[in-house]
Amino acid sequence: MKTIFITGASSGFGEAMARKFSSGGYRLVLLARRREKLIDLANQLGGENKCQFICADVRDNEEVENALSNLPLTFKTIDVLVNNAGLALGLGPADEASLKDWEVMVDTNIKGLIYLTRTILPGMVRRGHGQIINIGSVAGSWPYPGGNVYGGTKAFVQQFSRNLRSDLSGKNIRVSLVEPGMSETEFSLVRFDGNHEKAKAVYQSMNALSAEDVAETVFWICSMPAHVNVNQIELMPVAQAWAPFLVHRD
Ligand code: NDP
Ligand code: 8X3
Repeated sequence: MKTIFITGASSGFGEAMARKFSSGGYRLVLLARRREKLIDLANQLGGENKCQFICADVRDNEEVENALSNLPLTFKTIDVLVNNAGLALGLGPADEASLKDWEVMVDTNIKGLIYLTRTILPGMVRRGHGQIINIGSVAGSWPYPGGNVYGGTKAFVQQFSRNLRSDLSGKNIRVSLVEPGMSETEFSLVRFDGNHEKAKAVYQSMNALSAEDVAETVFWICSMPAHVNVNQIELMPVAQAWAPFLVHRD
């Protein structure tokens, strides 16, 4: 039985992946900060023999390392790491945005992701087998007003994923980058600081991606034969596309 480690498993993509991989016969390690959500999900997915959870903040490397070393032996051999935990805070222009929000995005989306990778990757290399899937975003390739630091963090995830592939050449570790567009999860609720109306308006009168769409994609990547590396997938709802260049005229 393979073990998958999913960060950001208490809602959205992470929760949907936990359900998908559980029904696909994987052993799970789920990480997030909200304990009650993790307890509930772990109970639904078969309890401690099938699903362990870690209540931790990806920004705290020591906390994550300690929790990992306390996992039962059978859960320590991680076959797949999904670096999914992340967030956007605010949608304001760069000259008005909160520096604190920017720091939280950098610390979570970039530093949290590299901490988890640096902690789990050496074991994969030692075992000569493993797979890392990083959740980027269309915002990492395509600029939009207010995307500023959030898009910057996802551009980091894109290039880090490619560079990981280069470093891991010959080591039998697969690395994939999944870059979704608009998806209806708690993402916008977090971005707009708990404002339900603003969050709901983002997905109004359009058919956004669901968390399950993204979970299906990640599961498919893992189901490909062992010699196949899916480098990068960008997916959007049909209702979303690119805008023309912005031209300001006086
Ligand atoms: P959600 O807000 O539903 O889920 C985010 C998850 O990340 C939660 O489980 C949250 O758990 C966890 N998380 C956030 N901060 C931390 C932290 N410091 N430590 C540990 N866990 C943390 O959003 P999505 O499922 O949509 O987002 C998942 C990923 O997908 C993110 O990286 C996001 O940037 C990306 N993405 C989202 C898109 C969208 O439109 N929804 C599109 C493209 C990419 P908790 O609060 O319990 O810690
Ligand atoms: C989330 C997708 O388009 O809101 O990464 O930035 S978007």
